[in-house]
Amino acid sequence: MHRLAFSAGRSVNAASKVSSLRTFASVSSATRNHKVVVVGGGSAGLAISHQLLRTGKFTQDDIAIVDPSSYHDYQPGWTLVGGGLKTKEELRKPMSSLVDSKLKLYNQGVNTFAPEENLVTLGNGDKVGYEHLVVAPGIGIKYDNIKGLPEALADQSTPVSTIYGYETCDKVFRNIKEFRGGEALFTLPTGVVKCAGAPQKAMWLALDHWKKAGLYDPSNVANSPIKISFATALPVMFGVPKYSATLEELRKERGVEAMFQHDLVEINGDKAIFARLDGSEEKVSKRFDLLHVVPKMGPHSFIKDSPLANAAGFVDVEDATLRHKKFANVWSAGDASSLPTAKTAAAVTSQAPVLVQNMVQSIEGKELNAAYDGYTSCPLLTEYGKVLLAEFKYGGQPKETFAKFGVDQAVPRRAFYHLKKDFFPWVYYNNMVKGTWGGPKGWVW
Ligand code: FAD
Ligand code: UQ1
Repeated sequence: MHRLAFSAGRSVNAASKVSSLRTFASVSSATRNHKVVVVGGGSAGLAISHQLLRTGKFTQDDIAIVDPSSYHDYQPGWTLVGGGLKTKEELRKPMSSLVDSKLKLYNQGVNTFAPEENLVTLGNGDKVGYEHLVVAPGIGIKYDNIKGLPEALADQSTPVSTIYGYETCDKVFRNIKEFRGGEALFTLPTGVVKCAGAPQKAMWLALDHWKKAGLYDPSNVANSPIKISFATALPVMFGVPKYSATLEELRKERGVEAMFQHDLVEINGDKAIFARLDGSEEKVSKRFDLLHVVPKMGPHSFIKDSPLANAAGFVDVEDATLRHKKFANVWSAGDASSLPTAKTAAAVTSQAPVLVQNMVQSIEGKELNAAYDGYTSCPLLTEYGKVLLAEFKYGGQPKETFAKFGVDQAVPRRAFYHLKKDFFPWVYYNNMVKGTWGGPKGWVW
């Protein structure tokens, strides 16, 4: 409440600042001007643009989306590709097919921001002016930050793969299927990553696959052809204690070796080399026969080096209102934002309506009256046919949608598996990107 009241107090100033800037923008050197420019046509950019359109307050070309990509991928589905449950092609759609004809799509990247002038500069040098700016370009995958990783991934003959990219996610299941015995190693790096639960989802599906193939016996690991290790930068299995407890139990039950506080820094042939995060100076080298890597991730440099970024390189917005801390007509949601919660598309389902509501209030000179509580979720595949549905808010406090039905979501269930495998991909393309899906709130608009 305090935070909201504080923001609301600023919104009056914000409204007057915005209207004076509007006049400036209209005489600027911009090639085109729009009421709202949305940077990024990912989960956040598409949901927000279409929700803005659905308010009925915008007409043809009032809202522009800027995105250099020809395609949009349902990234949460790449875990299913890694488990052989979907193809990457079925999860991909042409970007232009997802953008309403009332929106202007610039198929270009944003290079720089000039928030004092209400302008962005595109890759081709064009300038685009705005009254309000939404910054949602996601985060970048920094393959180079693990020595030897780009080469190991690109070489189709190596047993090294990752679900964290379109090019590589199908190599994951190929490697798992072909694996007959030896050391299987799954990693999670230090720093910010999208959906930090995904690497262990890949591991649990692989384990189940090898179990069904008779290559892994959780009750007799010593005599199994395959051994499995999980090397994670965290000191625990998952960042939220309630779910971590279940996952740690599963790990022990299933004979998976844990390498806590290990951060993969190099791949050298069949050796994975780890820095230790427990204060030990010495690196650890582990031989592998199959390696699933999560690359390091971080803010795009065009965000990090911009006036919109905080010290860590994320778009510096208020935790509750999603409005920029310095520029009152700039907003952010999704992975690129500074919002201190796990970076997921599920989080975007709760962020988008808050951002839209607050922007509309701001445009109308009213107090900001919507607040984001940090909701995020990680549907954790624990085997084929079962998912533990972690849902939590700021502070890692569980906020479970199905608690009202007396369901404990830390228990892996078949119904959640069908949500993850069938329902979420369907509702994502049929509703979420079109602006009619509110996540735990169900259908909106
Ligand atoms: P993105 O969806 O990544 O979109 C960013 C967009 O910005 C892209 O279209 C990109 O082309 C564009 N862009 C980049 N640079 C520029 C530029 N210079 N100018 C303009 N546009 C630019 N989430 C879940 O909820 N549940 C899950 O189970 C889950 N599992 C995941 C598993 C994997 C393997 C991965 C990779 C992600 C997973 N996620 C999951 C996370 C989820 O996909 C992201 O959190 C979500 O897509 C973030 O949305 P976003 O719009 O911020 O970024
Ligand atoms: C969700 O809405 C969603 O988007 C379609 C997901 O996929 C990316 C999710 O993983 C989750 C958990 C939600 C949240 C919705 C419910 C009903 C729990």
